[in-house]
Amino acid sequence: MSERRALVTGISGQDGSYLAELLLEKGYRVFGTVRRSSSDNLQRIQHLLREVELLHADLLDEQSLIAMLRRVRPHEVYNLAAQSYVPLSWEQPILTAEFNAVGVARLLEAIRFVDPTIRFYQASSSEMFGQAVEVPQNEDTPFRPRSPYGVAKTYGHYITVNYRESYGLFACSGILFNHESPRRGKEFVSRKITDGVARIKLGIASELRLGNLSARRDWGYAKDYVRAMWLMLQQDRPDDYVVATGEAHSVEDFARLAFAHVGLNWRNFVRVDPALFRPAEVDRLIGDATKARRELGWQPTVRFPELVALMVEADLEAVAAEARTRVEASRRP
Ligand code: NAP
Ligand code: G4F
Repeated sequence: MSERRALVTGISGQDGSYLAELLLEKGYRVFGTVRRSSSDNLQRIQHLLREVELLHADLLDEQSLIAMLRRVRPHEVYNLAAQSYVPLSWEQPILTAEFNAVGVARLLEAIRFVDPTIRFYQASSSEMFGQAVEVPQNEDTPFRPRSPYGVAKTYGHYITVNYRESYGLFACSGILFNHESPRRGKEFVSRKITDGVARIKLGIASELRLGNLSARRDWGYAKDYVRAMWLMLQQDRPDDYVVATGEAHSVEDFARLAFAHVGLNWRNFVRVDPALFRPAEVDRLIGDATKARRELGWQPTVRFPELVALMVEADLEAVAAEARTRVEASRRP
């Protein structure tokens, strides 16, 4: 079979790293875009650096996108690059729109210009449902975004649909609900909790400050979700899909389970910090992935309690290793 080439923007992120592993397993030649940084931000793909080919490109720079597509000539492009942290979108709404909204249009334009047969995946988000008008949310649920992030992602979604309808591009939008893993950034609540639990259990911290404990999310495992991205681009026709577990839990539930996993009571360590509340909250997200199950044959393999447990276990190991490194460094002359 001839060589299959896939290009992943945002390859250094949580999803980019798992997707790169999946594509390599499937025999793809994998390319990824990175932004130049003065310090190392490739930890998540350190183990893949001999197998993936990295290029410098930025969603803000159209020419860099065109040059990258000309050089790689990919069959599939997965657009995962984004400003992905919702609270920052209130502090930097314009930059968030440049990356998450106009950046998508730049990449679609580059594809249309260089090779309109490229298959395109857009990383859309359940955050677009915002203060959702129905429960659970599916592909037909109206969007009511509640953050500059959600608003920008909604543009990214619609421009993807629009390029499919206007130019016949094979462009898919995956409306993914929250998905987590030991590779999740520590600013997101799941990893903040599991990292905090590990630090408290190992005696390195004494409390964990959180914001709104009653918000509910549909949390799945990132490794399962990148499989759905790949499946979307293998279909006969392009479409949009909700990817979710169909179960919602509160932030409090997450904390309770994570502390219980190491034999602690969350109430003794969690402090609610009003400074961590958002200007506008999305109270409850829960997805209906019937279409993905039916048409893609996709289903999640990891359920909520297992997800919490695997993240706590990984952070116990990571925090212990970090402490050992600190001790060794302090002993060096
Ligand atoms: P992540 O860990 O924050 O990774 C984001 C990636 O985007 C990083 O590789 C980052 O590179 C890159 N990036 C940011 N701005 C860029 C720019 N201007 N040009 C090029 N690259 C840029 O996010 P994730 O959790 O893997 O999520 C992947 C995508 O799915 C994002 O688009 C996110 O919004 C979306 N999404 C995520 C979830 C979820 O629950 N995880 C749910 C729905 C949708 P640096 O290392 O240089 O910062
Ligand atoms: O973990 P979070 O920051 O994720 P959020 O805002 O749902 O966004 C994530 O999922 C989206 C999919 O719906 C993605 F598109 C997006 O890129 C990102 O991956 O917050 C989850 C909930 C919120 O309701 C927040 O108010 O947790 C609540 N929360 C409570 N205390 C906290 C904290 N969130 C964070 N980050 N930090 C806290 O201390």
